[in-house]
Amino acid sequence: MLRGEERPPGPFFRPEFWRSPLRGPWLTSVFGIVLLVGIPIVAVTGLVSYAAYNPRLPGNDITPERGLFGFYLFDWPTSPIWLYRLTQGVHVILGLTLLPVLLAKLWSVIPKLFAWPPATSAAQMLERASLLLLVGGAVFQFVTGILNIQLFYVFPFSFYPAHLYGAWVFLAALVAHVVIKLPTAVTALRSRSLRRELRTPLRDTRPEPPDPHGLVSPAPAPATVSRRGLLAFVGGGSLAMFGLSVGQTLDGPLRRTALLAPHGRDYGPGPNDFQVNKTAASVGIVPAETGSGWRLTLVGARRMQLSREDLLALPLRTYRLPIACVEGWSTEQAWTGVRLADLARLCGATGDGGVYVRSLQRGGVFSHASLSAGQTTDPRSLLALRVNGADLSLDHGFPARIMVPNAPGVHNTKWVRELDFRPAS
Ligand SMILES: Nc1nc2c(c(=O)[nH]1)N[C@H]1C(S)=C(S)[C@@H](COP(=O)(O)O)O[C@H]1N2
Ligand SMILES: [Mo]
Repeated sequence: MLRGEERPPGPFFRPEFWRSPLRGPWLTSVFGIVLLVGIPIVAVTGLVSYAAYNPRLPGNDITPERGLFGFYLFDWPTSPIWLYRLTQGVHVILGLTLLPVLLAKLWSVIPKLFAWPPATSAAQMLERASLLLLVGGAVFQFVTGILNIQLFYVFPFSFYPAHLYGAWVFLAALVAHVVIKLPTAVTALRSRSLRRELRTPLRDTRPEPPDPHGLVSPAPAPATVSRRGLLAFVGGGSLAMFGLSVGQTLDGPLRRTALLAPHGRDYGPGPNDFQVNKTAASVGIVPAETGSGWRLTLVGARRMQLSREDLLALPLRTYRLPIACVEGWSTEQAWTGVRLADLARLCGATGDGGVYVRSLQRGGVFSHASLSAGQTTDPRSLLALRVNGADLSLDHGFPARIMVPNAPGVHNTKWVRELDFRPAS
């Protein structure tokens, strides 16, 4: 084991370098307890989102090696129709809201990153290794999540498996961390009264008493901000993150407040004026393929082709259904189209085996999707042709798109070319 005198050169490894008088177990525990309440909600809604993809159906999963990580998967329901809208909205918006708290917590413990010697016992070494996974995992999950909702795919791997496996690494480290630190945190939280801190101005702000964990600076500088000032700064940051992103889940005028939400704000003409995830042009759909030559292929006991006119002549239904994107935004619109169950019957299938949907779009995860039996036979599940009384715009999936109640947006395939009804097994 290295001795203290042999610590690496540079100022960071000297404890006296870290002089903020606000760092200490109480402050760290306040941030910690907020994260301890918030992060499990983000984690559970995230794991729920994985289940919502119905990854056990053919073609839906891009983590076929998930093994035991899929232990909790269940058939994603079609009711209530707003459930995915809620869980995924909470996942993304709460995640964004917690970001300032996470950063504040990391700031509060940063001297420990440079503690020297790194460990004085085997147990401590193990604990510090778990911290590496904890901090690395947290940063990885927040960074990949935020880059993904900004559609900024700069990382050299696929988001979906990375964020899923990253979650399990992070959660395992988090459980270890909570088990190890909870008693310390409880003691620390009891050491000061939050109410008193909120009344303490800058001139009365003093460091926490020296602590065995080394969070309190051994050479604190005079305070330049009070504890309540710091808490207000972090809380204000969280409030701003929340306030500037929650609008993307609301329909109506408040939607414009979502300044942090990605995508443009001008979505399309008239009744089609709502959020577009990917435009037709951006994925290589050209008007020639979607014009009068377009045919929908149905595969069941027999194979048949229908034009858009043929479809419009079938019984049409209208339902208000949300699009709820995995990226957190959502919107409810009135969709008109033919029931998937009716289309199944037309080609001699029941829908009880589910359906495999193929898009005109070539390649990638959006070119196909499997819907479960429950999703296929729900009377509100449509091959939508119109929205809000107008023909679908090209960007919203003209000539026809899937709309399934409570499905993640990604399964509402646009520019559908084929419905392959699997036989019931
Ligand atoms: N063919 C195809 N279908 C698609 C997509 C796509 O990129 N290509 N995006 C999906 C995603 S992720 C969402 S959230 C919804 C968005 O539908 P909208 O663009 O009409 O709002 O369409 C889904 N259907
Ligand atoms: Mo999406």
